[in-house]
Amino acid sequence: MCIKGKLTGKNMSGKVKLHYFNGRGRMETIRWLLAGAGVEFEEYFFETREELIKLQQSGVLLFQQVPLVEIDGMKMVQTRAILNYIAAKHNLYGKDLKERVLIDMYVEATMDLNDLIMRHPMQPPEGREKNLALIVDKATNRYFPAYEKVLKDHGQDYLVGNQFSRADVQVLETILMMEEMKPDILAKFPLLQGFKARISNIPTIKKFLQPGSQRKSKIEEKMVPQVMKIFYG
Ligand code: IBG
Repeated sequence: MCIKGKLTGKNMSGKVKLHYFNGRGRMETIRWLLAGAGVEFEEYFFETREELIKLQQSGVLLFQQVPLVEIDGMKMVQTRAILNYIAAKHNLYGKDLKERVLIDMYVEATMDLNDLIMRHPMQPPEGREKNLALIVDKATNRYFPAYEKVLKDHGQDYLVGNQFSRADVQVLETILMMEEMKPDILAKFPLLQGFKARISNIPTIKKFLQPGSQRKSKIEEKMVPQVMKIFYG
């Protein structure tokens, strides 16, 4: 959908509007969190570098970068800032500072892993296999054992504070992306298997996981050059 003409006005009461390309990239976690919070959103996709440049030149992007989210009369950029806002607004960010810092620790770690996953398709073909092995190693030996331990130590259903939070949403998103890379990635993590089943069954998440939702699928190999061209010219 064309962006031109869509960015006027304050959109105080309107729907949340996302501006990005029609793929996961840095926007996907924002989509997940909005969906988990039960918030409806509209998407405006750019398809070419020219459209991105037009958006940059329009002055709405504070740092000339996307994701851009129009929400509550603001034009928000910076993925983490956007996620923090949505999480706080929808009570998905813990009940006190100590819960919040635990949530931050867990989601920052998933975002480190996500960064590797996101960049994987952009690796030169000859380095792909090694890169995949590195990502699987990090998931298996660094990040997933930590979440497994958190669940084991407190014995609760959710990662933090015995209630649903952004940490659950973001860790589930990462688990599912890792399963796309290696289907048996949870084999050694029984508590994470249970966690995955529980969080996937929360009604808002369940809906997002159904076909036809705004969740984006893994980028197809043949689309990689087009996406590279949009962002890197
Ligand atoms: N810290 C910012 C954030 O988190 O929002 C970084 C934003 C960013 O890097 N945006 C890129 C951009 O707008 C698009 S995501 N580039 C245009 C420019 O001129 O800087 C690109 C990306 C993908 C996949 I797709 C993996 C990593 C980055």
